[in-house]
Amino acid sequence: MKKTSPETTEKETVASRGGLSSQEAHSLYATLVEIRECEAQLNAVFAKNLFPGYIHSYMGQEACATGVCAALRSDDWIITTHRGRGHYLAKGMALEPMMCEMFGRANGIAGGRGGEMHAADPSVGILGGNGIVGGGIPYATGAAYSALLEGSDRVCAVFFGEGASNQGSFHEALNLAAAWNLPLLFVCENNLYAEMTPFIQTSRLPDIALRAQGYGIHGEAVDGTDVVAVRDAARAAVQRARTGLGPTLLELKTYRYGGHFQGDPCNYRTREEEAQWKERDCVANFRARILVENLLPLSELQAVEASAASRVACAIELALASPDPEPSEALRHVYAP
Ligand SMILES: Cc1ncc(C[n+]2csc(CCOP(=O)(O)OP(=O)(O)O)c2C)c(N)n1
Repeated sequence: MKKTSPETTEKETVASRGGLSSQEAHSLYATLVEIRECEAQLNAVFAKNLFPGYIHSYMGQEACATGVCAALRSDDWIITTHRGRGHYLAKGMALEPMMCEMFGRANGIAGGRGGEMHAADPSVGILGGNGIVGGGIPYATGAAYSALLEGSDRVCAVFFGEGASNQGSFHEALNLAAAWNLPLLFVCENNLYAEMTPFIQTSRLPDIALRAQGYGIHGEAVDGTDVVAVRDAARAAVQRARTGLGPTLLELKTYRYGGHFQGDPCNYRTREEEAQWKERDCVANFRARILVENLLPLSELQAVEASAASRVACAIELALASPDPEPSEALRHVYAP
């Protein structure tokens, strides 16, 4: 294993950044739009009181999941959080079983046991979500260690918020991953607020990426509203991890459009701040870029949008019509047979 330093990896980061093909633009846009549609339609269902439990909306942050997962292989692993729907879709969880799981239905990807925070699909590398803030980070460190022990070139990416970066688990995992040179991407989606608390009230450093220096690994802050910038930074980090150069801390600067959960009145931030971030909307801006750069015709973008809207609507309809799990099944998978 080669050892890394922030200086040596910086050169590769820049060298490996490329352009955007029409095919890539189509694929990135389709994922962004599918996630956005899910969030919009689920919010509407929640407003009608048809959704069981909470919705922690991912709207606004779509470029983070889309860009990072575009840099991963199908057999790479991810671990996400309570705000994980975008990651599930971007990594390849099928829409219908994902949606049925959100509603806690028997035909959900986890049989309705996981709900919004605990879906998983190892067949496409999704090791799970996590309701414990910072709880997924040590799991991901273990997963990355297992990839190393197996001798595979598989990498793991763990997503978490800036609130989680103040947890002990974050610091312990960064230290161990650095010391053991693990193939791991720490992906911090800094949406500025942990529940109702602004990050600047809980840290003297505004940039989480700077914390990488304390552990001797590469850290980078990226515009989390630019899906191509996110993908390129993630590609460079994946390349480092696969080639034995160890972990990277990526900080994606982003914003959640809704509250911490649906129904949160957001009285801890201003409407002006919300409007400023919405001007940088990751879906609208990428759409505009595709048209300006002539990567795809408008008709193709419209077809992508119509398809996502109807597939998400059908998935929600299916979930609403699907049965709850049988109470007699509640203890299945809890005890060894
Ligand atoms: C260990 C722990 N402490 C507190 C909570 C309650 N809680 C749920 S989400 C959240 C905020 C998390 O903020 P962040 O990590 O920035 O993620 P975001 O919600 O912004 O995506 C808190 C404090 C929890 N679930 N787990």
